[in-house]
Amino acid sequence: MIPTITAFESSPDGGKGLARDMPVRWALEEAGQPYEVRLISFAEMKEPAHRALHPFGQIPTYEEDGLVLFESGAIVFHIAECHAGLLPENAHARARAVTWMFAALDTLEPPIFERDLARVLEREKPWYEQRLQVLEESIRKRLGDLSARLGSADWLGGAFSAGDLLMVSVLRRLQGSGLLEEHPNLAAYVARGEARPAFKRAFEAQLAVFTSRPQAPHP
Ligand code: GTB
Repeated sequence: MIPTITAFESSPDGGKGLARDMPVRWALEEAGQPYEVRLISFAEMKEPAHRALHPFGQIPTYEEDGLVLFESGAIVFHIAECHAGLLPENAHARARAVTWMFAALDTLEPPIFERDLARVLEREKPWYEQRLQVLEESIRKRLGDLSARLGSADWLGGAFSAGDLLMVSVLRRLQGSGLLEEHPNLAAYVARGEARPAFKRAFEAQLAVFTSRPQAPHP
């Protein structure tokens, strides 16, 4: 059965592929798994029909053969478990790749997400500059450590895995901030992820949604 995912009908990111349907689309493309997309509005997300799929009234969701999932990380993990190519066969290597999935979402993403939020919601507040500095310092620490670990390798665990897919997805939110660019190996790592044919297909698919329904870009 072809899975169906949900995505923003009008993405506030201006077609940059920063919403969380993007890693799910990317994983499905890596897996060679065709999928359908149901586009929903902000209002529809909060309606009971969607909340039955997603308790927090958000995107993305994933439906396949009676299975309903939410949380992009869990969805990517499910796809990676069901298809070859996103998680190594070897048990230890597999556990290490899963660890990088958690590291992307639990260690790298929180300060990056907080910075994005502060830039939108706290820009006019008197504490904004100070808060931004604190958040950027925290991001710098994480990026420094990640950069040291990646070194000159192409991917975090040898071969490309779902861990890289999520890590690249998280780091993309920093593109153009100057923070990612402080670490040429991380900027190159993100570029390597974006150069993958599966990434490009996923990106084009989400961009097509935006270009067919243009709206003002998110600040
Ligand atoms: N932990 C969940 C997951 O990983 O699936 C988080 C899901 C989530 O945050 N979904 C967001 C959503 O549905 C869209 S992706 N928001 C609507 C709501 O909560 O009412 C987050 C997002 C939104 C916008 C941008 N952007 O404009 O750049 C980037 C990311």
